Amino acid sequence: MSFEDLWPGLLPVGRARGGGYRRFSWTEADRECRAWFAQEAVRRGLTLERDRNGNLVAWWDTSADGDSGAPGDEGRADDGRRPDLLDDVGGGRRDAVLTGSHLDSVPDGGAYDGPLGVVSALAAIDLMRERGVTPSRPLGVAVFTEEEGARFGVACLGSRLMTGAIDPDRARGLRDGDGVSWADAIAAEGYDPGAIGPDPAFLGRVGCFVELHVEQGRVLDAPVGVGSAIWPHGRWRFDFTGQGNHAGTTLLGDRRDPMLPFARTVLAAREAAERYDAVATMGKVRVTPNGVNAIPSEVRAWLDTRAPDDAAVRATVAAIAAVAEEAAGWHGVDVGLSEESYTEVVDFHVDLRDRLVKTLGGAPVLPTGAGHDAGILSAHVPTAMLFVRNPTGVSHAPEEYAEPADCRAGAEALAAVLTDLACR
Ligand code: HGY
Ligand code: MN
Ligand code: MN
Repeated sequence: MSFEDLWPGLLPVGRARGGGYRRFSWTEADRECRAWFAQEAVRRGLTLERDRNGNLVAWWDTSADGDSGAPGDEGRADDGRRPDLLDDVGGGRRDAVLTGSHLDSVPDGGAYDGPLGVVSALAAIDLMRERGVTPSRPLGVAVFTEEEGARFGVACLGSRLMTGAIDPDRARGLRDGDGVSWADAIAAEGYDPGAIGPDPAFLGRVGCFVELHVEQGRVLDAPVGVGSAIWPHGRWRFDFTGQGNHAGTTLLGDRRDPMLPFARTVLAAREAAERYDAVATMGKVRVTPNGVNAIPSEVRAWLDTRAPDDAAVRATVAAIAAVAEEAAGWHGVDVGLSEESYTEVVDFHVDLRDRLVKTLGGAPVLPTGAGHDAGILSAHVPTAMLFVRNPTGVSHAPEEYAEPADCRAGAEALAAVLTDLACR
C-alpha cells in the first residue's frame, strides 16, 4: 500500500473535538491504535511481538528457516553467521534492523508526531516488496509506548524501560491525573507489572535503529533530512504549597497564595531562557482545589527546559528555581522542586548518519530540540533519525502538518535506507 493508502486508516483514531489527538497510553484510543498496527502487521505477514514493557514490534524476517527473527531467536539466514551489521562499527552479534516510532500523543497533539514514523515504516516495507527486495536480516517496526509521557509524566517510558533508563519500581509507581498507576494500567491490559524492566536480549540483537519523524521546527528546506543530535532536555515539577482560604473574606496580608510565586516563576522561566539561549515552557499546571472563589492550597506546575548544551539547561533551571524560592518566601508559601526526567545530549551515530546521507544521495543534516525514542536507544544501539519537512514547524498542536509529497518522499527515503541496511 502507498503511504496515502495507509495514512487514512489511522487518522480518525483518538481525534478530539478540536481536531487534535488524545492518544494516551492504555486508553481506548491507544487500544485502537495498537489494533490498527496489529492488523497492518498481519496483512503483511509480519510477526507481531509484544515485549514485557508494552512496546510492540512487527518483524519481517526472510531467513531460510523462517524463524520470526524476533529477538531471542537464533535467526540465521544460513548455517553461517549473517555479516555483522555496520561492520565499520563492529556490530558484534547484532543483526536486526529496527525502525518505527510511537503512536501516543500529547493532549491535542498533531496527527504526524509519532504516527508518521510508524506508517512510513509499513509503507517502506511495501515499497521494498514491490521492488522485490528481500532483506537478509530481520527487519522490525517498533511502536514504543508512552513516548510523550502525556498520561504518566515520563517521556519515552517504553524505551526507557527497555534500556534500563528508568528504575522499574519508579515506573510502576508513576500515576496519571486520576491516580491510576502504570502498574495497574498495564496489568489491566494483561501485562505483568512485575516483569517490566531492561531487555538486553532484545537490544543485543538490534544492529541499528532508524526512526523517521516529522520535523518539529522549520529548519528543513528539503523534503527529508537526517538527524545529527538531540538537545539535552528535562522535566521538573514545582510544588507550591500555601493555605487554602476564602477568596472573599481573606485579607491580602493574611494570604499564603501559591498562585503568586507560581506566576512569578512562569515569567522567570522566560527570562532565564532568554538569558541562557535555552527554551523553557510551563505548559501544565494543577491547581488544588481549582475553585473560582477559593485561594488555592497547592499549585503543582511542570517545567520543560531544553538547550543546545547541558550547562545552559542547568543554568536556566537554577535561575528559575532561585526566583521560585524567593517568590515563595515572599508569600509565605513552601516550594518543592523535583527533576522528573532528564536526557543528556544525544549525538547520533556518525557512521550510520553518514551512511543515511550517502544512501539518500545527500540530505540536510540537522539537530532537534525534540526528544525521541531514538535518543533513548542511542546509548545502546547505533541510531539515526530521518526528518520529514514540516512547512509550518508547528507540532504538539492540531495544526501540525506535512505535505503528502514530503510524506511520500519520507517513505521512499526510509525504504532506501532500510534496503541498504537490511540487505547486506
Ligand atoms: O517532548 C518531546 O520532545 C517529544 O515530543 N516527546
Ligand atoms: Mn512529541
Ligand atoms: Mn514524537
